[in-house]
Amino acid sequence: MELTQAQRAQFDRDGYLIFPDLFSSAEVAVLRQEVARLAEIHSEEVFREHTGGVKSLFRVHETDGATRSAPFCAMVRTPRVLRPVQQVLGTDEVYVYHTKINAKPAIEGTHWAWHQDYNSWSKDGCPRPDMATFNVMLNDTSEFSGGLYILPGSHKLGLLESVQDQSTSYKSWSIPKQKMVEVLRNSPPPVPVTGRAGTGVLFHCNVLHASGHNLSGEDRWHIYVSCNAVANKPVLGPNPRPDWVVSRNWHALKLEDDAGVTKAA
Ligand SMILES: O=C(O)CCC(=O)C(=O)O
Repeated sequence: MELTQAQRAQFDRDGYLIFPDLFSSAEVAVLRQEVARLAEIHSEEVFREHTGGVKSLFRVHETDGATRSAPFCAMVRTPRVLRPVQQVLGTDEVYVYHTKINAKPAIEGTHWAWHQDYNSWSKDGCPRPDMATFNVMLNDTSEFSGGLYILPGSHKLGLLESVQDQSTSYKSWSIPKQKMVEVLRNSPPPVPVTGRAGTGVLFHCNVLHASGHNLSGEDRWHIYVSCNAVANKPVLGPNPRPDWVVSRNWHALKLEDDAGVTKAA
């Protein structure tokens, strides 16, 4: 899938693009079945809420490891996902920084605070914000079920100061309250990113985003395929985060079969 000039201009302006119905219901069914299987695994790549429900499940795109998955491995290499990432990063030499499935359970799945992904990735040692994430919704997603909010154009603010969020099992960096209040008061309204299962969202690593509690009766499963330019691989410090969150496999991905997900089922 090749982005048009208009889509590239929109990404530069807003910091994100939405692709409704990018994956078919048959493909989504395969991927959902995989999430159900992966959610039973107990390994360091799988984070649970205090209630026991899965919060995040990492590293589903490789051919080895506890959470490997042939359908997700195929999904990240489809031209539908990989080609737009290559285009917005301006290079064909792109690798997966990490994959993460956020499985916000019905009623219990909690919020993600306002942040830029590059808050964490700059601390991992990635020199430049030449990174982007492709999110695919594995359920119909509404504001009520804890869908994402994106602050359009916020990638142009550059990297903001962040603090570590201690409120969840998986530690992440977020924007301090006073700064975020100031940014929100001086920005266009956040956009709720909702859509049917199979919808894709590509966003820049400096775009501010957050999401709320899942108050609905359905689990909200999303996969995030975070990508980096090979030339921007991290300069790792003394205690780098593990491979499942900061991949050491910085070989460029090749575009593969667009029908790979159903073939891998
Ligand atoms: O899954 C969500 O609702 C938000 C996740 C997110 O922003 C992240 O993992 O960086």
